[in-house]
Amino acid sequence: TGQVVCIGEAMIMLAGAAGPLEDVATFRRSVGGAECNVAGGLAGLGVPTSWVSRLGDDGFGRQVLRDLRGRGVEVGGVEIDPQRPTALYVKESIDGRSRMHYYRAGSAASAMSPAFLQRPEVSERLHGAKIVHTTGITAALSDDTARMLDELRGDFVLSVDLNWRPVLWRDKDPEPLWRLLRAADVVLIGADEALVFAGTDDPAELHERLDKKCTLVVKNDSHTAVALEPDGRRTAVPALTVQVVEPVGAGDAFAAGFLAGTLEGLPMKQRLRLGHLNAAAVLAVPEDHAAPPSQALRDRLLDAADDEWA
Ligand code: KDG
Repeated sequence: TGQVVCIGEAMIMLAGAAGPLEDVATFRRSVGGAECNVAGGLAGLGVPTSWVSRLGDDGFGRQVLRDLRGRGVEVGGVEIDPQRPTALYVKESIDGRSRMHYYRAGSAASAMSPAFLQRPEVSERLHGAKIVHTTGITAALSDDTARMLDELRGDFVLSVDLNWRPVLWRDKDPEPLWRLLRAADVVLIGADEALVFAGTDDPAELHERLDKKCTLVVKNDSHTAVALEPDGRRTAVPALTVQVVEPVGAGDAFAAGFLAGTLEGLPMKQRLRLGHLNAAAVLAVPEDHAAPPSQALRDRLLDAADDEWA
C-alpha cells in the first residue's frame, strides 16, 4: 500500500465541444475528482500511492478503478456500494471558460463516514501512510463526510487542498472546512479561491488564520507559489510559462508534485518547482490529469539556476 493515501470522491468526467450543453451532441469520458487526480499524479512521479473511497456497483465505478490501476494507483481500500451510484460531472466550455455541472448528490462516496475509516482495509492503509491527502470538496459532500474528516487524524502528515467549490457549499456552514484546514500539516490554497473563501489572498494573513501551525502554500495561478513554514521561513517560486488548454486539475497536479518533493525531502524551492512542473503538464491538456514530466526534464529544471527556471 501507499506512502501517500488520498481520500475523496472520483467522478466520471464528460466533456464535449465548446458551447452550451444543450448544443453538445457527444461527450468524451475521462476520470476526474480532486483526490484521485492527486493520487494519479503521485503514482506518475513514482510515489507508491493508495486512493481510498467508495464507488457505485456500476460501469462508471469499474471504469474509475481500471483507470486508476492503469496509472499505478493502489485501490484495495475502495468500498463498493451496492445501491448508491458513482458520481458524474459534465464540463461545459463557454467563451474559453470551463463550468462544472455535478451529478453527485447521494453518491456512493458521499456516504463515507467515520465508520468507513474503521474498515480494516482503510485503517491499515492510513496507519501505514506517511502522508494523507484530502480536500475541501470531501468536507462538502455530506454531513457524514464532514464528520469523517474530523476523525482523520493519525501519525501521518495531513495534507489538505482548499479546493473551494461554492456550489457544494450553498446554504452550508463552512466551519467543518476550517476545522480540517486548522488540523492540517500542509495546506494548499489558490489565491483566487482564498479571496472568496477567506476574504484575503495574503499568504501571511492566511497563515495567521491557520494559527501558523502548517506549511501553507498559496498559488497565484500563472504567477507564483509562496510557501510559509511554521518557523516563519518564506519561499517563493515563479510559475512556468505555458500555453493553457484547460486549467481544471492543475492544482491537483501541483499538489502531487509538491507532496512527492516533500517525501523525497527536497528543499522547499525544489518542492514548489516540482509542483509547478507537474501542473504545467495538466494545463496543456483538456483532461483533469496528464502524463508526468519526463525524468530528464525534472532533473534539468529542479536544479536549474533561477534565471533558467522561468
Ligand atoms: O481539481 C479538479 C477537480 O475539481 C475536478 O477533477 C472535479 O473533483 C472535482 C470537483 O469536485 O470539482
